[in-house]
This record gives sequence, structure tokens and C-alpha cells, in this order.
Amino acid sequence: MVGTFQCDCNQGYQTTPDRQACIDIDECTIINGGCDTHCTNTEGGYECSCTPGYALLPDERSCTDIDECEENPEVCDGGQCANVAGDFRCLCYDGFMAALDLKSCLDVNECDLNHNICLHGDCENTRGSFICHCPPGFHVRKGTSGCTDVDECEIGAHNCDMHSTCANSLGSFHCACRPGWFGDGIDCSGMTLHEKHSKIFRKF
Ligand SMILES: [Ca+2]
Ligand SMILES: [Ca+2]
Ligand SMILES: [Ca+2]
Repeated sequence: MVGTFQCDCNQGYQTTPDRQACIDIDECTIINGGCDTHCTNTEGGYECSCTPGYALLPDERSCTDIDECEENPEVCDGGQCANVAGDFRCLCYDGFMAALDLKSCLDVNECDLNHNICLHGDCENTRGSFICHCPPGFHVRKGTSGCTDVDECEIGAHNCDMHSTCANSLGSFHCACRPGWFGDGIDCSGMTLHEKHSKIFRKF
């Protein structure tokens, strides 16, 4: 008579009905293996996993939302990060726009968007903003963005003679001696050059 035997199976295995062999138990068929989301049967065991945006907790069964904002504070560089279940999105600040997937903020190139944004100046794009470089005689007035003419006459930034009138012009200004005064506007005298010379001449 041939001796009989029975198998004692390791954890994760069960004996075949004839008790002659051990076969893997598919734990996933029984209440999803206790997994929150995904259950994957393996030889002699099983594994729980989560959908993207969720992380497996130390109990190796439960899934919890990943707070991407806390995990990577720079994720929305140029905006505010808003954590949502299984995902996150960026609320971008002025000067930035959200990428198509709302997962990052991109600089708006104001110079490309509006070629006239700096008016009389050159536009330089910067991250989150832009800078207007103005030529001499132009400046960026407070509260505006483009380069506009400096009114040298109004702000007193001219070198006109006190007997001269100042006329503002685009990018510059002009001085002209008042009636009865003579000169180039920067120097005005009460007499013509001719009178001046004849006066000097008379001295001798
Ligand atoms: Ca999340
Ligand atoms: Ca910009
Ligand atoms: Ca001017």
C-alpha cells in the first residue's frame, strides 16, 4: 500500500480538494481583498493599489488623496495651488495664465501679446510682468504701462532762459525767447547780437 500524504499550505495558498497540492488563493475575489480601490492578485499574495492622485496608507489597503500643494509648494509657481480629491489645480496670478491642464502657471508674454504696449519704448518680457525701456524724453507715468512723453515744461526739467517760453514736444521741448528778447531760447538777452556788438564797439 502506498503511503498517503496531505499538504500543509503556506499563507496565501490553499490545498486542492484532493489535498494533494497547494494552489494560490485569489484574495481579490473576496471583498476585493479588503482593498479600497484596486486589488491585484499575485502568486501567494495580493496587493492593493490606488488610482493616480491617491496614495496607499500604511495599512496597505486604504487610499487617501495626495495633497500635491503641500507635497510640492512650488508646483504652481506663479499661482495659488488648490488641492482637490485625486488632483490639484493652479489659480494663476495676474501676469500668468494656467496651462491647458491647469497644473502649472505660464508667464504671459505681454510684449508679444500687444506690440504697442510700451508705446514709445521697448518692451522686455519678464516672468509675471514686463518692463518698458523708454528713450530719452519719455517715461512711464505712475499707474500706466507705456512710455509717454515727459512734459519738461510742466515739471520744470528744461533749461529755457527765464525770458523764454517753453513748448513741450514729443520726446523733447523747445525754448523760444519772448518778444523783445533775443537769443536761442536757452540764452535770451534784451538786445540783438548786433546791438550787443555795436555797444561793445562804442566803448572803444
Ligand atoms: Ca489632491
Ligand atoms: Ca511676462
Ligand atoms: Ca517732451
